[in-house]
Amino acid sequence: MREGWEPWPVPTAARYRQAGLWAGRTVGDLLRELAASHGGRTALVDGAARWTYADLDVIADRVCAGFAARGVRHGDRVLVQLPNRAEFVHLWLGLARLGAVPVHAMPGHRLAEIRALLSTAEPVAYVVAERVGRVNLRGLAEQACAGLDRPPLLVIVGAHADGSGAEVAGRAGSTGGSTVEGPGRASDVMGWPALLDEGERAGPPARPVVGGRAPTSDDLVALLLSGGTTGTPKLVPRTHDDYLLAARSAAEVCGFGTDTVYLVVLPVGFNFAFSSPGVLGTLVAGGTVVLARDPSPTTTLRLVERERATAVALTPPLVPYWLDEFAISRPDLSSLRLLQVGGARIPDDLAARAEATLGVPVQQVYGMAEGLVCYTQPDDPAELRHTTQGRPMSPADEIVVADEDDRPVPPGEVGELLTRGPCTLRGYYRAEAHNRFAFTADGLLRTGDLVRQLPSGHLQVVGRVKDQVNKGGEKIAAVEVEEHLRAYPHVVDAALVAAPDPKWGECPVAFLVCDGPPPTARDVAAFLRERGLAAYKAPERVRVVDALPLTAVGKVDKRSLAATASAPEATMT
Ligand code: J2J
Repeated sequence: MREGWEPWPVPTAARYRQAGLWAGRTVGDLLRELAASHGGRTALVDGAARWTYADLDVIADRVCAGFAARGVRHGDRVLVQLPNRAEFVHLWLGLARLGAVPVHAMPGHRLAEIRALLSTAEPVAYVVAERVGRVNLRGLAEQACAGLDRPPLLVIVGAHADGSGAEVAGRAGSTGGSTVEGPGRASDVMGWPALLDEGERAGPPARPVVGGRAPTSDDLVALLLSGGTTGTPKLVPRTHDDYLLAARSAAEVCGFGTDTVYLVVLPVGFNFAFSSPGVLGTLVAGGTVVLARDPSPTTTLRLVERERATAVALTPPLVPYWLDEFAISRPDLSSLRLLQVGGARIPDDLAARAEATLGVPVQQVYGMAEGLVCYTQPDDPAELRHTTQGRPMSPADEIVVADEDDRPVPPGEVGELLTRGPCTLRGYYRAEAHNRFAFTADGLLRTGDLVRQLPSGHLQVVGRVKDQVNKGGEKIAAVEVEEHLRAYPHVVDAALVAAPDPKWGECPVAFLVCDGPPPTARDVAAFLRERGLAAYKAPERVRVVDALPLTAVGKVDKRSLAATASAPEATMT
């Protein structure tokens, strides 16, 4: 056991290394190699600003030295809450070089999620955008850190970029810092440009990095947020070896190369957009990453045309918007070779319609931050492309479709997907109690997904056993929301279930038992927002019941509630 996480068993790790799956390289090494071999090529585009591989290598050095100068060391965690902008990539590469570990928060996270992440990961720094849209993330960060015994250094990424990469400095200015008052110790605050300046003054980091050691390939490179089924979010530890394998294999499976131009529409911190093949897979292949700051179809379709994008990843709810916008503005999509769709199941007919309308093969991607990722292939028969979620990308991925006793079900039957492999974690970060039932005794992850495997090996995701709502790719842990709902005045019990939804695929519906005036869905949404929960977790509808139905073993019968939630009901608010 390493600090807070469980590595692969020694013989298994040796097998992955011997097979060449784990290449023994760190992200920092890889970036040096890329700068040497592709130095002058464009690696990253954000608005009008462009960075070559050589630029990224220099910036990673600066970020690394800047954090080192601020006392951040190998193994330290750094909470990251940034939208799609170049600083995310700069930061990520710099931390990888230092051996510090980014914790991927989402721009949509609010006080409740951020506090939980601060408490689990105990980051020494928190890099946050000044604002995202109209939301003041800096204020949120300051509030979240107030009162902590050891508040992290706050690094603020300016709200306005002029496209040249020159940022408006945070309030702290470009040289000094400031502090934020709170009941506990105050956080130090600095602007992102000041951090880069410090890094530049310190010069390229010496090896081993000041006060620590240089990272090795079996060290952590990121802590990703799990979809989650528990009250507090679980973190997925990823190592340089395993994350680079995921990115490299994905790039191979998806045919990425130096001519790839990958457009990032989904949040860059989402594992799908970052490594399947995403940002990392594109960089590994020597291609170009283009960040879309705004995910609207108008902006993104225009960007495909402007940057001649070859690949893009969407969640299913975005697809109809793309088709509508395409019909209106008829952009030139002739460069596009791959439209990836994943995060939730795309309806079969929508997959077929997207291919027919856009003239681009749809690739279904079924993956998880925990590691396993499955892909359909453009040369799969149409039936498989439209109705399945693909095959595991690596032959070293072991999968079992199991019954309730973890025994394999007969071929073609539905069961829970269990998996183990060179990219799949062996334990969540600092979550020993949870790990005892999240894995089988043999180290297979219980994905909580119900699947069927076809003779071709392709998987169909047909449901789930985990207590989660998947709102068009955004995962909502029912338990987390229920805990908050029970705090609402006069709510004595609560259950959250998924109901079918024409726009999102499914949406959360709350069943409440009340001993006073019941709240409306709008009341509940306002209440959850006040309690600091991300907006997408609010139930779409609220239904008041006398009691929650129970199963024979005394658990809340979510299946019957889900059936009720799906039925049209006049009294729903
Ligand atoms: C049905 N359910 C799906 C799909 C994910 C690539 C792609 C997606 C994710 C992701 C990811 C699905 N059809 N095509 O990390 O690298 C549901 C399953 C799964 C859970 C994981 C990647 N694609 N799902 O969505 O960690 O229930 O990762 O277990 O957010 O999303 O969620 P997450």
